[in-house]
Amino acid sequence: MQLALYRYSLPFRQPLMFKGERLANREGLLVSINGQWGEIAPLPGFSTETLVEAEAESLACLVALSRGEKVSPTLPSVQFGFDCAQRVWPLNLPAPLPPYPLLQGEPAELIQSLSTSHWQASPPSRLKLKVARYAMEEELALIEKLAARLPTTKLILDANSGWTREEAQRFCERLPLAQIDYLEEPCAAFADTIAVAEATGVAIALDETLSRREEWNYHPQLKALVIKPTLIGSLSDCEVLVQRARAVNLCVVVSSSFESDLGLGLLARLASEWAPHEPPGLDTGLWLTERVTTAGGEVMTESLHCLYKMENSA
Ligand code: OSB
Ligand code: MG
Repeated sequence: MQLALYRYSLPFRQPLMFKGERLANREGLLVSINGQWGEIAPLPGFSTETLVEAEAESLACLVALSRGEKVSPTLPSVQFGFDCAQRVWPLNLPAPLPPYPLLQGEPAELIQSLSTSHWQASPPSRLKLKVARYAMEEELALIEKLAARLPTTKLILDANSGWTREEAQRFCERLPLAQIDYLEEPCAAFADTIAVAEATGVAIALDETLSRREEWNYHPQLKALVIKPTLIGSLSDCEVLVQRARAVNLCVVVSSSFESDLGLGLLARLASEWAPHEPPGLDTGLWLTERVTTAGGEVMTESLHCLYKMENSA
């Protein structure tokens, strides 16, 4: 048996804000069980557990495994990491689809970068934009510009439950709906989100509602479930959501929580298994300037901090 746990710290291209917290580095853990890897990287502001808690539970689980015991982690990020490292992965998965691009930053800067981007020549079929972060007028102006410059591109908007029902309604009334694919999580309460959909005609995707395990019901304006395995945790819980989406014809969008290149590769494989026709929400690797794996997929353990290592012939 072989067991190991490493910690990584990868710099962001520029500091990113996560629910009001400014992060310069992405920190997480990589777990290896008999040569197979998993990633454990709670995301500040989104995960309920901290990295310190995830590290403590991971170490306890590895010690238990080394004694031949069965383990069932309780923290979502640890469940995801241990499940990936112990999963029997299907062979012959279809090649992962390229992720749709994610725009993040000041509206004024994004408008500037639009004019210099290569998108004019080859526009993406879909594009994701975070909203409910800056002044509503600025965000609506940016959306109007995007819609005008990229008339064949559909926009995914994500409010991360940043609006009251009234704010969301005011915003959605002014959207070019023909070019909006869907809006993720306009309001904190599911009832408010549905009320906004009904009042304005916008299509909705659920994300935090799923990772917070809040109750939700089918509605004809629901279009997609955004599945973030690092936040939801066990792969079998994710698979229950995939089944539920299939049963009522919702799109499944496998999405990142800013994992390293290793985690993004695992998520891409899950996406090609669970949603082979749906481009995933995995365009976050651009924000990291360093990698944990080589181009050939080997983990560069020598550049990581080793927290646990055990190898025996049993
Ligand atoms: O709300 O979808 C989110 C990344 C980290 C935390 C929350 C979110 C995200 C993303 C990932 O937007 C990219 C995507 O889903 O396209
Ligand atoms: Mg989201």
